[in-house]
This record gives sequence, structure tokens and C-alpha cells, in this order.
Amino acid sequence: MPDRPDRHLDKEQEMTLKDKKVLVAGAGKSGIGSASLLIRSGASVSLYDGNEHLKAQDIYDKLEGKKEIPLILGELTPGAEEEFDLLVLSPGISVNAPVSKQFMDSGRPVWSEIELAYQVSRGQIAAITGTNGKTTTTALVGEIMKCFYSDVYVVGNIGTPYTSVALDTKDESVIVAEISSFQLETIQDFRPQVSAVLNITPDHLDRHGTVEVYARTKESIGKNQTGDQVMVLNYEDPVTRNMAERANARVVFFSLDHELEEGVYFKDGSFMLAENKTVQTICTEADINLLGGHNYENILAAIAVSHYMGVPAEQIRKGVSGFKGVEHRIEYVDTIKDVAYYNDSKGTNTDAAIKGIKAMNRPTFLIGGGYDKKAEYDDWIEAFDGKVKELILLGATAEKIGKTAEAHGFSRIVYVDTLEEAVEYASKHAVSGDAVLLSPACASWGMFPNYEVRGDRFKEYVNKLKER
Ligand code: UMA
Repeated sequence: MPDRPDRHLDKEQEMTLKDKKVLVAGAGKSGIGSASLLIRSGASVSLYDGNEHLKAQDIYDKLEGKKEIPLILGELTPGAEEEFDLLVLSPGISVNAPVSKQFMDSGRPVWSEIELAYQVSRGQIAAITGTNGKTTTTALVGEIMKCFYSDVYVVGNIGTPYTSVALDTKDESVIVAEISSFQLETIQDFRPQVSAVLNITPDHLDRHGTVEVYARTKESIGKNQTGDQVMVLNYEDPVTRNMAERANARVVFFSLDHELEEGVYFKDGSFMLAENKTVQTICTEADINLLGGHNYENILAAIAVSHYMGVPAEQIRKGVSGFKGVEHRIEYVDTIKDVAYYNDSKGTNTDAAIKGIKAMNRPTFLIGGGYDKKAEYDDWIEAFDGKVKELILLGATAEKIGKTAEAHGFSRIVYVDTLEEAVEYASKHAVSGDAVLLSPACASWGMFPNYEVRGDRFKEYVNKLKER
């Protein structure tokens, strides 16, 4: 493995963190992880959440040692920041939220949850971002790492907050982190050994405003890297290809369509690595279990990340061939009365949902709609390609999607109020040989706390169909 970059707080700085007064914003997974880390570090911690209906005891039960730290629920009063030295932000809270502004305007540091974790953790980090495929790629890199290293943590946007493991890491640990644009907004020193940006298409514009700001935020995953470290970029995506011009790290490209002189590429059924004028086959199509061209890109990226994290080719092949995919991502649920049910709850934007519908090989009842991220749905509707029998819509975006579909000449639309109703409708109308796909093209918020719960509910409703 390459030398560990010199990046952690030294002992003296760790002591100063111990004496800090810290406000953690957000009492979800990241906030609980951060507050628990700070409690363990001996810092003086308070927790803020904008939701005034949260129950104090529910929060305490999740905290390290069930510690009853001060809670601020609802609104943060002006001037409240003066009591604190540092704000740690959960990813769901924007830099433009009042709590962030209060701290920033007063010149106080604001750290993202991953920055806090980074400051106290040990070991090497592989950090993966991009609009789509980052969960699959992160999970795959995690599997590959486990084939070679003995102390591997898979964390971040994938579901386990980095702060929840940071204090347990050691110099020989390997941390594989899925990183979202939200988490990157307030990094300071965060510096992975290998970073990767898989692709950029418009997403989260309600938060970032423009696709340019969104892309810049993603690109900042490499902003603290130096020439000793590696940034893996997609050669086929013009936005990520362009990032090479500004990268401080050594850039390694991956490509689905081009044979690269240096980098990782796909050719004639094989996943190839070209480095220092030597070309080797890492694995072939026969070794993999993932479907769809987008997954080939994820595999290429995972090979590049793993190679530069020091994993030998043999272990990379072993990891790739043992990997079966990710829950909620075009996940096969069951076949009932010869109707196949798929859960693609992770299809939270149109680009991801296009991959969902493209992967279907049966006439499909498509369940979509959800939280309004101010997206446009034209490309998704165009990707239906004659496969969608009926479009079942729910959530805040139902009407907008319905109108867009009609504008594209698609009128077999049904509106429902709940996901259970959607499953019910699909099961009644689907016939032998059809598929039912939950691939909403929207986030779950407003109806569910997150896409995992939405996907779990979908599977529950499908399983209930079997009991009849
Ligand atoms: N809150 C406020 N004020 C706000 C917004 C939220 O007080 O303005 C409070 C809420 O009341 C709630 C808490 O913040 O109590 C929730 O915090 P959070 O939204 O940061 O959620 P966590 O539970 O900490 O989960 C986060 C990620 N969520 C988001 O980025 C929105 C999870 O990614 C991630 O798995 C987890 O940290 C662990 O790292 C989810 C996600 O949807 C899967 N990510 C987006 C995506 O993939 O598209 C980026």
C-alpha cells in the first residue's frame, strides 16, 4: 500500500478537539455518529435539529453511552453560535441553511460530518463520488478490498456514517467511502489516497442551484490531493474528463468505449488495465454478475480505484466475480403469478431511473414519482422505448411527470396516493410475462424518510401479494 498521507490531527490538535465546544446539526444518522464521536473524544457537544417534534429520549438512546447532551430543537436563536467553537453539519443541511449561515457569518468553522471523521481517523481512504453508480462502485470496491486487506470499513452516503467508525480505525485500516455532493460542501482537509468521480448529470439542483456548482462540489473530492495520490475519472463523460485539467493528483482515466494508453478500459469482453506500457486483463464478462452498460463503467472504476489502493490483480478479479450487486438498485424481489417485481428505489433521479427501465426485458408497470427536486422528466419518458405498459404515479411530482408523459404522447397513466396502492394496482393489472418496477426518478422525501425505507416497504407489499 502507498505511504499514508500526512493528514491527521497530531496529538496536540486532538487534545484541542477534546476541549472544543461543538454544535452538531442534524439528529439523523450523521448527527448521531458525529455527536457520539465527539462524546468519545471528550468534547463538549450539543445537538441541534430543525424538527421540533423529535423526542429527546429517542435521540439519547442512540448516542454513545446514552449521554444526555444539550438538545436544541426547532429554531436556533440568533447569537446561539457564540457559545460554540465549531459546527458539524449533517449532509442534509445546506450551507445556506440559517444554522450554517449563523456560524459562517460569525467566522466560526463549519465542518462536514466526513471532515470530522477524517480528522480523527487512521488508515487509507478510497473516496467515490459521481451522480450515479457510486453506491454500486463503493460496495464493489469494499468487496475487493476485503479480498486483500483485513481491516476494511465501507462508509458514507452508502448508509453507515464515516463518523460511526472513525475512532476505531487504525493505521492499517482501509476506508472505502461513498461521498455525496452534500458531504463535500464543507470539507476542509479531507484528502483521500484515491478519489473517483464517476459521472456528472444534473441532480440536486434544488440544493446546489446550477449544474456547474454541483459539478464543482463533486470535483472538490480531489481538492486537497497531491501528486502522490490518484484521482480516477471517467474518460467518456465530458464533465469528468475536463476535471483532469485542474486535478492536483495523478489522473487515471477509465473508459467503456476507448482503448486507453494508460488507464482501465473495456475491450472485446475484457476489463483491461494499461500502466507503464504494460497491458493486463483483470477480468472478463464471464466473471461478472452485474447487468447493464452502466455497471461495466462501475466495474472499470472499481478496478482503477482498487489497483491504486494497492490490491493485486488476482484479488481484484476475486472481488469482482464474488459481487452480486446492491440492495434497492434494480433489485429482483420475486416472481408472483409469472409477474417479476423489481425494486429500484435508489433510482432517485432521471438518469438512474433511465438505467432502471433500460435494464427491463419484459413489458413493465412502472411506479414513479416522489419528492420534487425541480428536475425535468423528458429524457426518462423518452427512454420508455415502448416497454412501459402503464405508468403509476404518486408523490409531489406525480402531476408534473404525468403532464410531461402526455406531452411525449404517453397517456397510459394512473395516479395513486400511496406506494401500497401502486403495488396493488400493478398486481391486479399485470399479466403473465410482465414486470413491475419501482424506479421513481425522484427522492423519497415527503413520503418516506429515505429511499431504503421506500424500497423496504415496496418489498413488503410485494411479499404480501404472495399470502393471497
Ligand atoms: N435537518 C435539519 N435541517 C435541515 C435538514 C435536515 O435539522 O435543513 C434534520 C432533519 O430533521 C433530520 C436530520 O437533519 O433529523 C437528518 O439529517 P440528514 O438529512 O443529513 O440525514 P442522515 O440520516 O444523517 O443521512 C445522511 C445522508 N442523507 C442525506 O444526505 C440527505 C444519507 O444519504 C447517508 O446514508 C447518511 O448520512 C450516512 O452517511 C442518503 C441520501 O439520500 C441515502 N443521500 C443523497 C443521495 O444519495 O442522493 C445525497
